[in-house]
Amino acid sequence: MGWGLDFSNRADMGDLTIGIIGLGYVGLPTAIGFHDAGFTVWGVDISQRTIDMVKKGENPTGDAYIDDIIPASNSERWNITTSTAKAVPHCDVVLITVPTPITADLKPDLSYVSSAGRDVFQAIERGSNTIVVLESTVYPGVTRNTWIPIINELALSEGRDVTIAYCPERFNPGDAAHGVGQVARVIGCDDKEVGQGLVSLYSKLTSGDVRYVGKLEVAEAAKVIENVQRDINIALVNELARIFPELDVDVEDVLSAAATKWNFHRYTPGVGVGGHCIPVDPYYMMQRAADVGVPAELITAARAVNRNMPIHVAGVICKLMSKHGIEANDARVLLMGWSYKPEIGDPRETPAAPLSETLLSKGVKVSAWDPHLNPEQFPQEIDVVEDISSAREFDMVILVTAHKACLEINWEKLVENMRTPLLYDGRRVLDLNDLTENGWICHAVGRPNGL
Ligand code: SAJ
Repeated sequence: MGWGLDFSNRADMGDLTIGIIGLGYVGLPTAIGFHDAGFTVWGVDISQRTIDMVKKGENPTGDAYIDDIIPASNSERWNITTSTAKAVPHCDVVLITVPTPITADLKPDLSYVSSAGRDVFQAIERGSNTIVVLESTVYPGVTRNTWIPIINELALSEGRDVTIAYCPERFNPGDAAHGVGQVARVIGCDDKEVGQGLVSLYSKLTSGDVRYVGKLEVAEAAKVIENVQRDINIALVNELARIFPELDVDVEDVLSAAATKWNFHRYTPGVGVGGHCIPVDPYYMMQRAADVGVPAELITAARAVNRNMPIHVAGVICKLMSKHGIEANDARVLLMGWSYKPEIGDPRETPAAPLSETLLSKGVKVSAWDPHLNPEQFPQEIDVVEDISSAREFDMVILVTAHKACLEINWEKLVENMRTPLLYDGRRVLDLNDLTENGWICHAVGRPNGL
């Protein structure tokens, strides 16, 4: 049963039932968005803890933006379950928003895409032509090459029992201006009519432009290069942040000067690139390029620069402390912030981890404070500071995450309680002149440190 125009009409009337597999940072706000747009929603997550929390209206993700917008569980249009088999038969469209991480040897891990797809395809009613959309970031070819073999194995027929499509999530965690309700979207689908129908559907979710871009691989490639481009742009400024101090020039002065040119795109150097996207997705592109025998030299080099930044910064910090008479194995440092970026509680792939591992390996004692995280979200070897006003007897404060709460601490009081008043701005967000006047000895990434 082809959908034809019926799909767009039903999308326009909100007369479709949407399933979302995976109620994490992406899936939960997406499910809420479609519910708020008037659709009946079935939200599925394998984690009983997540389901219990969502049913109680509690936010299982670290993104505060979701805190108060979870629908009440008695809403008829809001169905939450751990069972894909229970949800799918009710759904016209199923969106899969599962993680696409990397393995320990930095290879794409498609196990979630595969297992979530299989669970959905096994639960599909024959003849229903359920539309199954992958939203996770992948390399070109994953949706087709991972799902079609399962569809064939289950003897499902495309266009009669199921149609697959790809629509990458793009929202920016911790940034309300670029939430699921605002960002532009692209749709890839071999069936143009279904592709156009999905344009109607997603146009109900977001006020941003929604565009059908042709086959699956075009949309897959678009999303992965969006993140690859960001990783490369950040790698450039991180490399410059290593070069310019050796020339006795502050990288921020240079970036400010260059940014007066209309087409200079400014990025900010820092202790490293974190999160489950930017430091991960380039490995997907590198794998795919290798598969077709075209080595991704630039992508690979940029990834190495960013991956090495926390280790480089740890080395600079130890040299700075030694310059001030503090040997590594006698030093105590306080990391200000642990999350991978400001205003969210998300420690995934945070550069704070390799930074502290390197410092610990040199004998430095590492403590950390992050008001967006719970103590159990820190590695065990980190001494978690829960009350920043009690922090004392440190030799260096290292700003790792530019949370508002970190910028607004009582720096005058903290400097009085330091054993050595050293400060390292790892995000180039602090007013170092002002802090120097308050007694701090200030250093920063990309700033000549007189080493
Ligand atoms: N960072 C820098 N310097 C910069 C910008 C960022 O060091 O100039 C660091 C941040 O501190 C952080 C990391 O990069 O550690 C990534 O943060 P981010 O804000 O750049 O990105 P994410 O991972 O939170 O979200 C990205 C976004 N992608 C792009 O902007 C191309 C978002 O739109 C995507 O939806 C998301 O990845 C995703 O899910 O793919």
